[in-house]
Amino acid sequence: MAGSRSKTKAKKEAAVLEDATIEAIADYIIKGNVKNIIVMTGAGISTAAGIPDFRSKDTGLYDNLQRFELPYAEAIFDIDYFEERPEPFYALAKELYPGKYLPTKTHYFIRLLHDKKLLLRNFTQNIDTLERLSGLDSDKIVEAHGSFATASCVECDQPADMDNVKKAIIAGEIPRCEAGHCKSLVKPDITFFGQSLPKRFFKKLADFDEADLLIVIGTSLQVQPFASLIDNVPDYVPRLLINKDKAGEHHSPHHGFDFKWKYGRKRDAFFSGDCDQGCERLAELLGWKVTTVSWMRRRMTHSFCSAPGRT
Ligand code: CNA
Repeated sequence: MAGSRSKTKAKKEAAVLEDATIEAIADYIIKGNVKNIIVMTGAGISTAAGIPDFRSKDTGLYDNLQRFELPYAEAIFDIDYFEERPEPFYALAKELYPGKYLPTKTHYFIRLLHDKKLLLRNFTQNIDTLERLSGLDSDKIVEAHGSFATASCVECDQPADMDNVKKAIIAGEIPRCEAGHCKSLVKPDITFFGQSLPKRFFKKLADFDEADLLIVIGTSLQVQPFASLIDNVPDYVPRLLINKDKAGEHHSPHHGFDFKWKYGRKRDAFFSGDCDQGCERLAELLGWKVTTVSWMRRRMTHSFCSAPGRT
């Protein structure tokens, strides 16, 4: 997926961690090995904000969609199903609409990495725009599955007026295209199953060649192509997963995490538990403090609609 790796990088020695723990990753950072961290995130980093994820048992959206009488849970984010029956998606969109949720400690930890000049990019699957609200520079964010920040017509692709879209969704109505006689459905620019990912996602894939540490937080790594990006960093780059459950484990020597170091590369580490606690632990080991106060100062300048560079 990403471009070819340079010869200098291919020759680099494999990273050797002391053990497969968050402490060993902190040690690796403290030794000065790290300047370009990629953070890959998923719905688990926003559950503490009150937004349910997809797959957590009992609390996840997929376990709570019975009221929409869907043929299968994923249908609510399926473009073909949406065009036939958009009501369930809009009902859910009303509940999840940005504006009432605040970033979590994990979001602020990612911003802290940026403030420390260590963050190369945050690739997020989340559509809730909380990365922007944390005050993270828009250039540092890749919203791999789009977001609620913009919307467009499913038929003529015309961008929609966001005030009108928001008003309609909050009022429980279905927003319609206002361009000419179109009147087709307007959908927030969230990538549904069956749609291609935003151009910016593909443009920024080359980042993975430059990364010297990968931190993956709050995702079951079940959605492709996002999930397989963990294998796009060079072989010598250490990788840390912070999650309630193990995810993305190996199915061959070059694919997936290998927390038991079965294939000899001493580079994968796992923190099992809550992601806010994991991020606080890593910050503490690095001698930092995750503070959420600075958001208050930045909120005047960062509205959730300040779009990341859509180059
Ligand atoms: P998922 O498949 O629901 O997985 C979430 C993972 O996070 C699971 O492994 C959980 O065990 C774990 N988890 C949940 N809460 C915590 C926590 N507090 N601490 C640590 N781990 C936790 O969600 P993915 O992100 O992997 O799936 C990708 C989908 C989810 C994308 O297409 C998103 O658009 C979609 N999604 C996004 C949001 C959001 O924007 N907040 C909400 C729901 C779904």
